[in-house]
Amino acid sequence: MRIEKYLDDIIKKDGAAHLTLIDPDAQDPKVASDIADAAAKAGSSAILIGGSVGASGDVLDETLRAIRTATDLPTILFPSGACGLSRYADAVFFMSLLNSRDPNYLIINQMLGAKAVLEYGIEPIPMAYIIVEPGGMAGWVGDARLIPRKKPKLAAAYALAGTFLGMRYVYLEAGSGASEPVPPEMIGAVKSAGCGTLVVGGGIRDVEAAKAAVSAGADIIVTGTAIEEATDIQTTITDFVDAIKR
Ligand code: 1GP
Repeated sequence: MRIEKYLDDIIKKDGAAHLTLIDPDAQDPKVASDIADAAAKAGSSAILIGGSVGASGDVLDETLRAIRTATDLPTILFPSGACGLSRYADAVFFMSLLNSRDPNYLIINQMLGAKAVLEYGIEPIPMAYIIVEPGGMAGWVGDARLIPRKKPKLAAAYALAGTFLGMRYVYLEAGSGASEPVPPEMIGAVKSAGCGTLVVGGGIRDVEAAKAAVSAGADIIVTGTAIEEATDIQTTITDFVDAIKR
């Protein structure tokens, strides 16, 4: 519970937390460690590591090892399957993609990876993962029956079901690089349905979108593309971190 408690303490203190998403397949490990260093200096709460395709094996391990040399910020795996696990991370979002049509993303990969999580000593954070239109690569790879943007009740019902199944975190995902983030009305519906810690990501490109998500009920904001595309990474992350503080 060390990382989960660390995040929950930040949320209690600051109102919300920011996670910097690094896709290990998007740059070499040295560049990833520079991004992690900037994230730490900017006040981001943790590094989230994952990607839908190619975020596994040596590149994942080497990226995590490089990040560890650059910063003490916790590293949390955000795997697309059992292949996205690494012994060099601190924790893993142990997710079930609740609106997938494919049992591989509901429970099979989790079954295949569970023993490694135990053996590596990484902390599993139980999470309901829900993908909303447009869904991007994660939606396609995970064969998600995408939640229509105008149907917040569907997202809320999935989140409540996940919560009843014991998932303490819910992640509402619009897909990396999405043209529009998750609608605030949907975030509000999920939060007021009574879920635990609510993570929101996908298409959050500016501080206004981050602020809107937190005002609607998000506890944690994830940004990846906005950081990858930034010319000044530290300033960009600082702006997100400052914008979501209470
Ligand atoms: C993707 O929610 C994350 O899984 C982050 O999305 O790359 O659009 O910030 P972005």
